[in-house]
Amino acid sequence: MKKLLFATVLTLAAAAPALAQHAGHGSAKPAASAAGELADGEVRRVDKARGAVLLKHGEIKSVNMGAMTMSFKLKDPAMAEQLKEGDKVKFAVEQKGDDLVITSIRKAP
Ligand SMILES: [Cu+2]
Repeated sequence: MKKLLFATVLTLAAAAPALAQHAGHGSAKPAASAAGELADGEVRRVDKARGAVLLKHGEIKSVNMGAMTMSFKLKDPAMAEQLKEGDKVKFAVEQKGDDLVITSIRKAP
């Protein structure tokens, strides 16, 4: 009888860390919304005069768009100054009327 009790205590002790880990997992924060996600792109042309940029981009979930090459207006034309052809970028897009406007863009690491 004594031997059996000892075995039970050992089993519980071994299980305790796993239980604690599981509880911590449940409190994890939900993933960021699609609207806050940055899309991947590559600069094909920079039009400083128009404040626009031609990008070859991946899927953009926030505006429901698949991968393609297209022109975007820049929210601030000065954003064009930091970009050049061939740059790999991460960017966020917003629908403004008929236009898709890049609200933020930075070089991908
Ligand atoms: Cu597109």
